[in-house]
Amino acid sequence: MLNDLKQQPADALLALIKLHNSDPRADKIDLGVGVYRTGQGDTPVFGAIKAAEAKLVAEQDSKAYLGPEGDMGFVEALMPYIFGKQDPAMGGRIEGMQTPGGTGSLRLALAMVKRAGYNRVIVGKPSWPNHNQICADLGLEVFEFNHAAADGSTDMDALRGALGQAQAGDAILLHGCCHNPTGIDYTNAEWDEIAGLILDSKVLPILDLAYQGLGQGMEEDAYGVRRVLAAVPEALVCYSCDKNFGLYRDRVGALYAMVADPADLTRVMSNGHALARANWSQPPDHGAAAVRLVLADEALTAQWLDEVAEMCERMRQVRATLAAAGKTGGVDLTPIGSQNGMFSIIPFTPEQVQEMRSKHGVYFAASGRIAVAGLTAANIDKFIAAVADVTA
Ligand code: PLP
Ligand code: TYF
Repeated sequence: MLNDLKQQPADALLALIKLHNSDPRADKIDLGVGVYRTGQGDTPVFGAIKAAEAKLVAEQDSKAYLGPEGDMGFVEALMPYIFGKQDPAMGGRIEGMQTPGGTGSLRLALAMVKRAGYNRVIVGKPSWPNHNQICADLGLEVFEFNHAAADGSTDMDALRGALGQAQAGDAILLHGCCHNPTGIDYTNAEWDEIAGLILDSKVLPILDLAYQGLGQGMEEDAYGVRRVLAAVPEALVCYSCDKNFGLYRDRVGALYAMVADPADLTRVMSNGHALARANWSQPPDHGAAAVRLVLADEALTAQWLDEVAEMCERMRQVRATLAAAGKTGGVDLTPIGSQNGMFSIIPFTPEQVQEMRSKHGVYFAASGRIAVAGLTAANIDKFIAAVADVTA
């Protein structure tokens, strides 16, 4: 029976790491998976997290089970950053739970949506491949609309069209900021319109916020989530701390549900808890506990916010350098300057992607998505010259 299982393709992005590792060239460049790198090319543990981890080792007196909701101190400490300091629980309408990363949060959100009777999820194309994969695994139909227009802005007409055709039983999954893979985000004015469109179409919004602070800043990047939540009766928010606290492998995330009537919140969240028990029982503790300790300490919070701002600033500088190169060979790098977050897409042909790898040792996804943090003062000129060479 097990022998009947069919071979599954490897995750293309994770496979790219191996391909890059096996290239012997010293000046190879890795622009594959979405992991932040400093100007020296490293992915260090945040200073604020190191300090919190030291505290955790010294002070943690038990590792006994916490329950399917995980570390609620962590879950609540994040809320002012996501939903605003004014009234982070929106009058008792929002509650969260800890999940294994943003992926665990998406898994739970989509399983909850399925349980609630939704059968279709409206998703922009392209999106992070796991969005479609989780929907497929849960038996949720995906209805795609085009995310980015030819002029490099968002394709609002496609989104208006998708919401115009929405049916009862539809949810919509949107990236809160730092769109993966295009880097093309909705403007605040577009979010204002989207909030109204979602309200009118009665679809359930699921907002994926995996890169808060890495686009324009912590507050700026929360605009879309806050704007939509202010307009609608119900929503789910999937949060990841894996990028903005540098905790990738520790798997730190949270799922928040907003309901219309606070009296319904316990019942709704009990479904999240039941689904967590059926999936992983309880989330891993360490990373979330470290985040809680950072957020409970004013000095560590300030240090963390500085570290996030520094990442954001460095990626903006890389973007500015690429944009300044302007027309490069057959492509225009200018739009990269006004895009956000870890990724942008350069319109390479599949042959050009291969040539970037084979001739120049530059590795990135077949879609032409580059992880901008892989570029540094030491390699960006080589990258731009390689782009000019293969697209000429
Ligand atoms: N959502 C998006 C759009 C992502 O790009 C990622 C990437 O890692 C995630 C969610 C989930 O992140 P993680 O599960 O590593 O916390
Ligand atoms: O898109 C990325 O690069 C990140 C990291 O299966 C990632 O979101 C990539 C693939 C994957 C899990 C995480």
